[in-house]
Amino acid sequence: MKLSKAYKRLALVAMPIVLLLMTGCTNNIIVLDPKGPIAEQQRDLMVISTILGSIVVVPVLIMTAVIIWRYRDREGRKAAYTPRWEHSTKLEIIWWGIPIIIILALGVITVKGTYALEPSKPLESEQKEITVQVTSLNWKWLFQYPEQGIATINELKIPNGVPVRFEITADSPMNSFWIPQLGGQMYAMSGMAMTLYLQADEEGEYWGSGANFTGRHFADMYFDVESMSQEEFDQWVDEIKATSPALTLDGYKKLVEPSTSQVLAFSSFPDQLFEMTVTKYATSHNHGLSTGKQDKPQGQQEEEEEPSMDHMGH
Ligand SMILES: [Cu+2]
Repeated sequence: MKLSKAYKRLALVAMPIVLLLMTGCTNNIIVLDPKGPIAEQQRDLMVISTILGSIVVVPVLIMTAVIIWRYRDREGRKAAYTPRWEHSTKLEIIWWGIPIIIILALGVITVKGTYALEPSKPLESEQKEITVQVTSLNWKWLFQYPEQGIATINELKIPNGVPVRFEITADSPMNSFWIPQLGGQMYAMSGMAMTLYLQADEEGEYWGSGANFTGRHFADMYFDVESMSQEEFDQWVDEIKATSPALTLDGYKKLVEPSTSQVLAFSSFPDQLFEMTVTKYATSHNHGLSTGKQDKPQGQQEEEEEPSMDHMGH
């Protein structure tokens, strides 16, 4: 009778944990399903750290339950009762020694991983890298391909097996560019360009997102990433060049205005647009890209250089 009550309580505590494991771990956790060299190494780091941590955590959790159960006060208790026991060199060595070894191992792995996975470090490859300039806008992503001369909104296509050099900035509140199956996130910030190297080793579609809250339609800032063969990629570029409109400076200003957007493609974009987006926040004079919204109140504006377009592209 007493026992069944205890089991019920145990079940009550264990049930949410079991449910959580069932729903959480059996569905696809995409960070544990990497499709490129960076994401693979990061997955390994997560797995190794979890295993090393588990060496302490799992025995402690099991022993906590066992000790509470075994040493509880009850009639006919057989477990040893030693209220004056206070020291054991053997146990001290175990519960200090093991964590020290684990922390040292984690330290070495962390330092090595930090240098090996430095986001701006070019990937070793026989393929020539391609560059994609990424701009976070409210609430859409602009991707510019400077070598191909095209641009897209909310759609990223990359050649498979080729290192991609992402240059990332924001013309919006700070966001975070994240393609979980290719690697960790990188912040998109106004006034600076962050570099992130990623590569896909498997053709297919991946999920990309803005991983940092930027306001009302932040949740709409996801995009499809497609890794395709070089031929398909070249075809896609040619098609955009032949069929899509050009992105003008006025068109860009429209994109900067807060709104959501479907997938768009542009056959060209204003020269140095990305550089101008970065420098308009970093320098006192801006290059005609101001939307006026982020500027100071009217009264304080007369000393500022008038936004003009005549020196764009320098
Ligand atoms: Cu200037």
